Amino acid sequence: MSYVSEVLSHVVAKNPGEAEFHQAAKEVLESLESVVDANPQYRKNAVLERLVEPDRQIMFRVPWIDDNGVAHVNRGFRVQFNNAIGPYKGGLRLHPSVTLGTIKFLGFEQIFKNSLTGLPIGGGKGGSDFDPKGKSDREVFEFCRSFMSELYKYVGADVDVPAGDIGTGAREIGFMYGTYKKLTGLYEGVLTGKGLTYGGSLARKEATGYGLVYLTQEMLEAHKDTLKGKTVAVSGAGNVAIYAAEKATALGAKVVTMSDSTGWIYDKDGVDLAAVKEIKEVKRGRLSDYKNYRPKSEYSTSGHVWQVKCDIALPCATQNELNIDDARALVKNKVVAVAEGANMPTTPDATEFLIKSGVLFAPGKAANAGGVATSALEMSQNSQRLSWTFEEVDAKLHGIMVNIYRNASAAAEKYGHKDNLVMGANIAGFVKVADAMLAQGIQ
Ligand code: NDP
Ligand code: 2IT
Repeated sequence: MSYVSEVLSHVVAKNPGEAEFHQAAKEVLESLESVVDANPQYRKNAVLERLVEPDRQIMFRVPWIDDNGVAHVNRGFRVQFNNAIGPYKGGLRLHPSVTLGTIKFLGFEQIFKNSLTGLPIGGGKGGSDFDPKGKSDREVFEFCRSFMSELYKYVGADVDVPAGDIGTGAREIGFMYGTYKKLTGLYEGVLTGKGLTYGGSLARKEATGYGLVYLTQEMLEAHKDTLKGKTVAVSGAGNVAIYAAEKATALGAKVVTMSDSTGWIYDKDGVDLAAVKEIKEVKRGRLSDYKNYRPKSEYSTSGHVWQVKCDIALPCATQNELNIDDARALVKNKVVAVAEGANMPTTPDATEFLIKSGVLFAPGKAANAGGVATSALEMSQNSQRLSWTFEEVDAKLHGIMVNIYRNASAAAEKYGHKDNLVMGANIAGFVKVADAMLAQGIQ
């Protein structure tokens, strides 16, 4: 049995019921065969066994009281996966579907993504099965305060720095920051994605979506193509989707779809982003409302955005949202590129099919790394007690995304997988972390 297969069978046996974590571990480890074969010291020093076992997993009770005086209990998580190259860093997901397996898949992915950014950040992730949807501001505050009243013991500006993810935006980060400050007395960069008046970075809100489009543009240019004039299908209507659509539009593409968890819109004239922002960011409403802004658009609750003819597909909602049938529909419609704004949105068989069909494919680890990279820039600004301009941060973000594309492409080519960015991103992300682990001894 190969080293990789041996470690993967341990992952499955030791972590029952964590299907998403198994999926993420398999995808990464299987692409490392050639690297671990070429470097026997990784096996000798149990690098893969140590990588798949988090440094620690924290699980806790989160009790809170709703507006009717009724008490509820949710489960809180923080998985501190690996800090070989920097403090643990990664978002907090608030969604009813969250389990330990979800957080472990996200934390594991985060190790390699953060390494790819070239910045000194380790991998971690957290969250809760709390559903912020439909809750009042006071209820969300109660939850966030209760969540942080336990989490504060384990995080810190040089220890572990959480941020946003699905269901966690500026409002939730603000409530958690206030609680951390109150409990510790420390005014420090313990969270990123903060509001601009209390240590947040300009361009962090836009960073994941903008970064996704910068990397897509670089990938297209490397293949003598361009975003200009392309038709783009976006899924999701949250932080990543909105700013991906904004940048794609600014660079001359036409975004024709967006979706939320109840349905999706098709606007053949190009999505009106001011309307989407008002519906999703201001009203916290549903996309079904979009028809009131653009009567000629279409709204559907069946099927998916991937049925629409497009040149570029940007899945920006959630994991496993683009399956083999969707991939077949995209290829039939002659899609040129698929770039993942979400984490693990494409199922393994769909990814394989897209790559075999000659579609340019940018995996989330590379393509959505702009968010966490800009979080690291927020950490730098907090340490310096300075704030940089939007243009400065955006220019750094652009440079980071171009470098990620080039490093992942070079790693793919070096190990015999030319143009396979899935392989390249995993290998480039892994080597830096693995070498830091070797240098620091068996810990
Ligand atoms: P948001 O909560 O802002 O938006 C998520 C969007 O996806 C919403 O439109 C939501 O619909 C939809 N969605 C979420 N879950 C589901 C589901 N189970 N089925 C269908 N639709 C769903 O989250 P983000 O935009 O921040 O995150 C989107 C993805 O990007 C996630 O995979 C996240 O891990 C990843 N990511 C986020 C980064 C960030 O900086 N925020 C950085 C890198 C990756 P509805 O409005 O109905 O809830
Ligand atoms: O998946 C991700 O990279 C994020 N949710 C952002 C993490 C961060 O620390 O900014």
